[in-house]
Amino acid sequence: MLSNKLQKELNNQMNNEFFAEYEYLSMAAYFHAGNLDGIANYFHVQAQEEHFHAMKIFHFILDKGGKVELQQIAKPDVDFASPVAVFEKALAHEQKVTKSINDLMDEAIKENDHAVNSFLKWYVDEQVEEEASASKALGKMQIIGGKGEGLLMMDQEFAGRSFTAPAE
Ligand code: OFO
Repeated sequence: MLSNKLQKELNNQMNNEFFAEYEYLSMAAYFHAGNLDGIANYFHVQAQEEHFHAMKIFHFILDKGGKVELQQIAKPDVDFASPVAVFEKALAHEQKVTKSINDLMDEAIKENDHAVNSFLKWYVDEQVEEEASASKALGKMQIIGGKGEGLLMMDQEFAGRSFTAPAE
């Protein structure tokens, strides 16, 4: 059984992940509109990952006999100042998610809920990768100043990214 608090926080985290999916779709739309379909693809893959993260929590809550409570998904940003600003926002977003996963983990430890603790370890590790890849992408975007031939090269590089569901 999940405590009421953990059930609520897991449902909130699931909502954070669905919101992240929305945010990344919005970023994908921005790059499509700028004819940079390869960079848009990078964000589509990111959105697919977030959907996977949300659904993993969805099934975990059910497996624990808890109640899945879907909530309203907030409207993501739809206007961005520049390609660099998008990648800055993506990194800031991942840092925020890391904090919310850590808070959730703190609660699982406090309640001695070993199952939730074990489940969340996957997210702790995943956030290390998420932040590293967001940081690297931002770094590249900053090097090229978000424009010119460098942007087209990034577009080509990111066109090759694809989603593979991680092992459960
Ligand atoms: Fe779900 O990792 Fe990004 O937000």
